[in-house]
Amino acid sequence: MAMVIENRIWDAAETLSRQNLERLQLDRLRECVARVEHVPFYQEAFAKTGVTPGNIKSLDDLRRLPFTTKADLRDHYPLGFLAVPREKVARYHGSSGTTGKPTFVAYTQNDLGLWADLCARFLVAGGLRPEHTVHIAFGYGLFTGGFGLHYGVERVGAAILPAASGNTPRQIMLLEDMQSDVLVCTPSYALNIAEVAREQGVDPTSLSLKFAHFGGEPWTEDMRIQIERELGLFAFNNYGLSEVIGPGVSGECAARAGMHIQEDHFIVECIDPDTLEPVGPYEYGELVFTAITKEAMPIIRYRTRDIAALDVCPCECGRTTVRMSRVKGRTDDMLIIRGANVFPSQIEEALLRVEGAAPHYLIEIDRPEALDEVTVKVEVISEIFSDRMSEMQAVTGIRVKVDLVAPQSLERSVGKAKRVMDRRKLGDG
Ligand code: DLL
Repeated sequence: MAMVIENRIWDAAETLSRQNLERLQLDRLRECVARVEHVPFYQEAFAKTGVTPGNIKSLDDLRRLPFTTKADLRDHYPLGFLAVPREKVARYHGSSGTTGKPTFVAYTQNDLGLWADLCARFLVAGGLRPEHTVHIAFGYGLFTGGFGLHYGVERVGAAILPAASGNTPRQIMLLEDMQSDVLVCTPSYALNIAEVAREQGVDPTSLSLKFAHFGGEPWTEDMRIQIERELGLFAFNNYGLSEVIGPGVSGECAARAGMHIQEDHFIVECIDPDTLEPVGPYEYGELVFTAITKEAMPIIRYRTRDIAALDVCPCECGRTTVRMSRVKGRTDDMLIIRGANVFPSQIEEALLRVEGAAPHYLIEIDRPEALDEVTVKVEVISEIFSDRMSEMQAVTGIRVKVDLVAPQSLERSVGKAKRVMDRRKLGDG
């Protein structure tokens, strides 16, 4: 089935020439520095290096600005990074995670308008049209997924069914009865929906879904193929994080060859996480974003811990923005197994290439003696699946024990899937 989507561009800013884009970025960077000058963390850092809005002369001067990390946000909990008086704040959200304190982020009314526009851009790039009905199965709450996509869809003028996450049998009933055209959730939840539909005797490909916009967690190309087949739709990837704005930082166009970064609002850098030096285009590194237009909580050089590569080639869709690859993993998710570095996504990739493996897996790591032991629990969907797991070793370079477990035995997610259980940390401190 070929995908036919008329190429529609929401905002002319997506097609600016490099020169005009960079001019705009520089102006906005200066304004941004002026807005955060009285945020204590930045005030202190700027004082040390003598940065003022006036002496930002080129985009290269970005490198004179400090990085901001999650730890910095925690140290200034809850609102130490607020750059406007509290009465100007229109909304708060928080980073994901159910334990401990969240990291709060804040939006002014203008920030909310911008956020809706940025989500509208990638939704339209991925086929959303005003006549569509969109089923949103993201959590509505502190998590940015539900509200971010909600206002984006509204901006495009399509109808929203704010199903929120959970109660999967009910989601299927709603999808069937309301004949939604577009599904919005995490990719792992989409698989969960397909599975529960089949259990209920509903063929997931018979639903009216045409497109899906998935984000919020890493997934692989093999997973995309599987979801598209199971649900009979075209799936698009979109990326974002609450500290930067939420969803809307980047998203795929119909070419599906990387996610266009909304560079008129976010300056992206890709760095080596150890040396902090920039890496070249197409090389994997940690993404760093500066949100140059946000009012309530602009963030300078935020270290995302997400590992991806940047593609600077022009895209066939006409957008001129840099594209980011899929996120290969997070620096804090990278597993070091007997000295070798492995991302859970590499294990997923190897798994999904083996016929008969279900896309439900859990990676368990133990250290019974001195050496790490990795077990991947995989659900099997047919007898074909044997011990043909040599591919796993070829892709990851590590030896893993594969435990075939019964269908339905691993926990399903309704939001971000938990793929790794690292038991080594318990005893090792
Ligand atoms: O997950 C924002 C979001 C919601 C994006 C819905 C897209 C759709 P946080 O809860 O702050 O915000 O988590 C951000 O999730 O640093 C990545 O590690 C991961 N992530 C988000 N989107 C993708 C994606 C939202 N498309 C963290 N691919 C980020 C891979 C993703 N990882």
